[in-house]
This record gives sequence, structure tokens and C-alpha cells, in this order.
Amino acid sequence: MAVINHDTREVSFKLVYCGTPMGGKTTNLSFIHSRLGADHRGDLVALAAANDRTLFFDFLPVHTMVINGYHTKFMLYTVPGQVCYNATRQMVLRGADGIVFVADSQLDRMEENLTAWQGMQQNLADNGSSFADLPAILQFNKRDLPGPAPFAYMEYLLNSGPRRLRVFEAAASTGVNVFETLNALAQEVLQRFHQGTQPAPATTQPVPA
Ligand SMILES: Nc1nc2c(ncn2[C@@H]2O[C@H](COP(=O)(O)OP(=O)(O)OP(=O)(O)O)[C@@H](O)[C@H]2O)c(=O)[nH]1
Ligand SMILES: [Mg+2]
Repeated sequence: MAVINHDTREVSFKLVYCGTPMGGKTTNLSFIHSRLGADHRGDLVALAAANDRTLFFDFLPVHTMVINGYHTKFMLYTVPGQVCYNATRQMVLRGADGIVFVADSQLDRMEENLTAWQGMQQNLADNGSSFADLPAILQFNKRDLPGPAPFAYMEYLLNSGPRRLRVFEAAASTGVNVFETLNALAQEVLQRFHQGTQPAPATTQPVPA
């Protein structure tokens, strides 16, 4: 849920990267962190085990321009992908304003993609929120690896319901479509916010053009 501070003239939004275990959620945040100047972001907090698996969550605050006198901040989180951390995922998802679902394009990861996709929707439902109502973007990641699953097949698995999401084919480890994914979600979130009644900054993007 957007947090508005009229005293400091600041609006902040929570964006959560969910998805398949080892699909590249943390890699998205690391790339964003590496490419934004320190004046546009805070520190990346990555709570990981020695093997780099996310234990609790990653967190990266991204600041955008001041428009209409309001600072806009996007608080980026990742959930841990490992199946055993379901309760943590549900907690991190609480209050999300938007979601990126990072799917793994390797053919042998389709079952994990589907399990994570259904798990995310269940987590949201258990939080009393609904996926259908949340701005969301699909990212088919690891397209750089040989023999990725056909785009149409992944669409059939993950994006053939009544709600068709925008999809980006990405290679997060080299940054392909990482900012495009983030900007698309930020735009959806801001549009949704504008439809509400609260005063808001005009549409902006995390990456200054
Ligand atoms: N080739 C390739 N490797 C990637 C890509 N994105 C991530 N990886 C690699 O995949 C592995 C897992 O990436 P992470 O970003 O840690 O995945 P995660 O989704 O955060 O994993 P969990 O938090 O454990 O669920 C790492 O070795 C990354 O370097 C990609 O686009 N292409
Ligand atoms: Mg991670």
C-alpha cells in the first residue's frame, strides 16, 4: 500500500520481485543497484546464506525525480524462492503495490515456475489481497541460456488466464530488460495510484531518461 507523507512530501511504493527459486530475482536488484547512481538509490540489503540463496529478502530503495513537489520512492524487495520459506514469502508480499514475477526460461524449470506462480497467488490470498487487483509484470528470465522454453509455451503456462500481463524477455545477469521490467511496473503502479483519490506526483520512472 502506498505510503504518503505530506510533511516530507514523499510517496513510497512497495514493489516485490517474486518467482521461481533461483530464477534471478536477486540478480535483478543487483543489476539495478549497480547501474543507478548513489543519488537515485539507497544501499542494497541482501539477506542471503553463504550459497547466495536469499534467506529472508533483499531490499533496495530507488528514488525518482521530484515531481509536483513530491519525492517518489520505490522500495524494491525480493522474496526467497526456496519452497521452505513460504511463510517469509507471504510476509514480504504483505502490502505490495506491485509485483514482478520472475520466471526461469530453462525448459526443466517449468514445473517450478508453475508452482511458484500458484504459490504467489495463494500467498496474496492468504494476506487478504488478490493478484487480480495488483499491478504486475511477468519477466521470462535467463533467455540467454541455450534452448530456452518457447515464449508461447511460457505464455500458455503463466499468462493465458483472463488477465494478460505485460511480458519482458530478460537476461538479468547482463541487464537485458531489467530496467524495462521495473519501469513498466512503476508506470502501472503510478497509474493505479492516480486512479485513487490521493494527491500524487505525475508519472515518472525509476530511471531518469
Ligand atoms: N545465465 C543467466 N544466469 C542468471 C540470470 N539471472 C540470474 N542468473 C543466475 O542464476 C542464479 C540464481 O540467481 P538469483 O538472482 O540468486 O536467483 P533468486 O531468484 O534470487 O534465487 P532465490 O532467492 O534463492 O530464490 C545465479 O547464479 C545467477 O547468476 C540470467 O538472466 N542468465
Ligand atoms: Mg534471491
